[in-house]
Amino acid sequence: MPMKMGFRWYGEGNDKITPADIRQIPGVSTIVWALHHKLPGEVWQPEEIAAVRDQIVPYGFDMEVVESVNVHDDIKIGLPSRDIYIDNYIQTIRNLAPFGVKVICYNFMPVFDWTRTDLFHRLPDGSSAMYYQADMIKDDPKAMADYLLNYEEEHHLSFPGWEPERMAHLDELFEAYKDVTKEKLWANLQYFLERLMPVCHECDIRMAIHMDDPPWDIFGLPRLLVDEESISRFLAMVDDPYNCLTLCSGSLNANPDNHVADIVRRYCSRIAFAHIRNVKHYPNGDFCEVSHRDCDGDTGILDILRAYHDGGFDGYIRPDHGRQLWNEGPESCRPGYGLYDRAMGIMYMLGAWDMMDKEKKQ
Ligand code: DNO
Repeated sequence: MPMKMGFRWYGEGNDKITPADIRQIPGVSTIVWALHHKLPGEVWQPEEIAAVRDQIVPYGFDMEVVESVNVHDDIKIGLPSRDIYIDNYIQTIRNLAPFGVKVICYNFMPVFDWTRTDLFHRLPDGSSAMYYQADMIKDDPKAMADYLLNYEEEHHLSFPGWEPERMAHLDELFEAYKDVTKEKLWANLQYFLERLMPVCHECDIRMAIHMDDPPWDIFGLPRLLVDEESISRFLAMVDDPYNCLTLCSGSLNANPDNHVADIVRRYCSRIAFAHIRNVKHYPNGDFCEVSHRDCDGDTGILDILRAYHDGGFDGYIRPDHGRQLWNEGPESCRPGYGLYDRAMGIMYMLGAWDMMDKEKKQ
């Protein structure tokens, strides 16, 4: 089975891009979707899932990948109430299975999901992209949260992992995590996954953890999935074919010491979902997201694609963040999720992939 190309879509009324637009990009078979109005811990109901199916399937797409079913903080913190939220998670898995879902992408980052300091950083060619300014992420999580929350308020949207409802309690959240050491977080992740695995087998749904972004501790909060060693620990900790990775090239390579192609070669069979994103590093520790073209960044996109191809990768792949182009901005797209650069990223990836297929046949 060949790899399947996906495109992330935030749903009707929540994304200016439409399935009709996405259908015009060659090679996309899978809409990567989620119920973005659900808070972590809530059960996704069959009728809500059916409503999204009715937006996706008429355009010829499948809905095999969900990104994300977010994990409640009580599970990450390891509170007694975690069992209720794990039961809810399990019910969501059971509710997703009849709709043909095969992969659930999620993350286990305390408090914050991905973190950037500028969502529309102007690039010399006139486009814009997401930027991480290292010296702005030091000891004041509030300033950064305010920046993102103001953005959400101004543009009437909510970023997954940055739900205003959760961010309103930032002090309490930090307090609740204060005793959660890295080892405790590992143990809580193991507990969560061990409860899920039997249901994943039953439902034939793979859990695919997203890498931490950026791949280092921020604001004193521990982060787990940061490099090859931690990936290896994670896979061995719950050594089950349904315990998989969302291997995000850009998240990992935000640390230039992470050689993503090598990691792909080593763990290809446990990668359920590949996020392809290219990153450019600056000597002061800043980084910027750039086009998918190999030479525009430092991530090694072509080596990564070759590693997947050599590994016989038959999972799902999607262009991750792209730049905002041709007047795309806060009014027309979510940061990192414009139409054009991701569409070009797909064509770049498929070009390389088709060429490798052709070489292999000769
Ligand atoms: C960034 C995304 C992540 C990802 C979550 C998965 O744009 O790749 O936000 O969806 O970390 O839970």
